[in-house]
Amino acid sequence: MAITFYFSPYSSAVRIHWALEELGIPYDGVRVDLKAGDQKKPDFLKLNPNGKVPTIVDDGVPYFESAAINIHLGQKYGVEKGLWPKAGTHAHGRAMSWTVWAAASLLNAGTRVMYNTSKEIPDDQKNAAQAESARKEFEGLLGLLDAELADKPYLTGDTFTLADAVIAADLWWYQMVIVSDLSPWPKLGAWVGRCMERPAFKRVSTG
Ligand SMILES: N[C@@H](CCC(=O)N[C@@H](CS)C(=O)NCC(=O)O)C(=O)O
Repeated sequence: MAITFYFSPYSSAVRIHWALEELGIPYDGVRVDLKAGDQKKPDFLKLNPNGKVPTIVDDGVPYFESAAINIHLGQKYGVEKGLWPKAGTHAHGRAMSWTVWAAASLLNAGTRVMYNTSKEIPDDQKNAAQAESARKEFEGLLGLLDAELADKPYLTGDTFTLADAVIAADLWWYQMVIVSDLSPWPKLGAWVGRCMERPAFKRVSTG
């Protein structure tokens, strides 16, 4: 049975869109109109009680949270294709660490920077001190990623995996909204460039 992929452009769903394109597996994309509130309608909430994208249905079973969806897709469809390390290997453990780090650490700091600096948020809801401390934390995390990539082309070694896609998708977004210049982190900048050169990402970012 094909996968149904519920998405909205320029959202956390890009992580999953990229993974699906890398894997080359058949899927039906369903665009969810977030402004119209389609994600809070009863039929959608049955699939994802959080009312958010991305959501997928695989073999009739719904999955939510982009990190978990990525891990599921990687384990089920990516091992044979060399896009996800085999469970039980150290590379698998590292891919899991970075995938969860993206959701729990990088996204957390990045979101706080965005909410405390965005023109979309009313000034009286923003806090300059929090913006500064969140940016410091966010940039510290970029430094840590830069150091990790000092001796290898991809996060788990010589080959690209879906763990790279998760974080590079976030960096694509962060470059548009909070950190346009990656030159202080040259290894990170080069890695983002390598990931974005991939045909699968080009199909996602232009589609
Ligand atoms: N932690 C979730 C975040 C999902 C999320 O926040 N999605 C946003 C778009 S980026 C959304 O659907 N927002 C609609 C809403 O909250 O009503 C994940 O990684 O899947």
